[in-house]
Amino acid sequence: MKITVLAGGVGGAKFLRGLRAHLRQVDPDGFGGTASEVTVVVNTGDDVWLTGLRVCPDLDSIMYTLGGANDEVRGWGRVGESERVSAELTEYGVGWPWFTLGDLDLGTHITRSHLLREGLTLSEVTARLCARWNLGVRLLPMSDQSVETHVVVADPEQPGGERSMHFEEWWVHYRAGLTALRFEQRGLASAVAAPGVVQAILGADVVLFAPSNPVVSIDTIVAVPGIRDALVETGAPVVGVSPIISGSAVRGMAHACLSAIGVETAADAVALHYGARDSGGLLDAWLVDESDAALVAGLEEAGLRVAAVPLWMNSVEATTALAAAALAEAAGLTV
Ligand code: FO1
Repeated sequence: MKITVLAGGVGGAKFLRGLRAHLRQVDPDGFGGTASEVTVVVNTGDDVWLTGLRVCPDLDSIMYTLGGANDEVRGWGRVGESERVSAELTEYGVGWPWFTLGDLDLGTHITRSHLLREGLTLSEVTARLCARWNLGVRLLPMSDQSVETHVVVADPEQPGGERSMHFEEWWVHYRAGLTALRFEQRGLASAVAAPGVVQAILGADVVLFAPSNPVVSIDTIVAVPGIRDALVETGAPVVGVSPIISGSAVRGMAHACLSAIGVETAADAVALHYGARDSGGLLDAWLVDESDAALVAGLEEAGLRVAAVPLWMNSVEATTALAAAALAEAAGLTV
């Protein structure tokens, strides 16, 4: 079975760990290349050049998590990390002192930047980095061209003025505390889907939207020229997992992003934002948490197949069951 997953960072990484565990359980011989294979189309809108290095937060979150090297406590970066180099960068007054590049993490950024300067594409670099970690899934950046999310906020210095900043500055330095007026994906117009992405969607048996940030992860991926068309065209059922549980953004500050685009922070509002395929949207099915079971009827009326299952990804067992539920929804769909 060919499964293609659209994913951002932390939420996507946890979900993918469960999906891999589930497939290893049901398909111990086939999984990993024959009977079942997983391709992940990863958001690169968070990517940033920092002190001469290309940092790809969502690709790295997924690579470290599936590689077993992620810091489960902080939720990002490497376990057992140290920050000696970062302290030196701060002393020299370069980089972002509030955005820590750990010593082990720098190994990834130095390698990536070196290979990019050697002329490899981001896809080729990603494949090279992932080969070390034996992930069991294939990671594809959404595009080999730079598409960076910048956030436009009101400028406190001048009434009615606006200023923009890289998403990571808004997200980490300001903890999404400045009201976002809108998001801009810089480079989007001249970007194309990375090699293999459209084919991974068109050739999939199942397409899954991981419970990632709907605005700065999933929407950003879908906005890359060629990807929305592939999602509309694919014969595969498209099943999404809500990133919102009973009205609260489970991870990060998704609420600050959703309110910027006028979408309510609710499991049904996000599904309707993606849209039901029958009415020109992207989804065939949607998973909400049991605590949102009251939303099921309304979403079914909107043309979606809906399941209310436990969505909290607080253990590998929980995410394994969640992945199984998402695949079960897909199996129940004849598209
Ligand atoms: N998040 C933080 O809250 N503080 C940091 O200092 C930080 C550093 C960092 C360095 C590399 C990297 O790949 C990610 C990093 N993140 C940090 C997490 C990052 O903001 C998130 O992974 C995503 O960009 C948002 O989902």
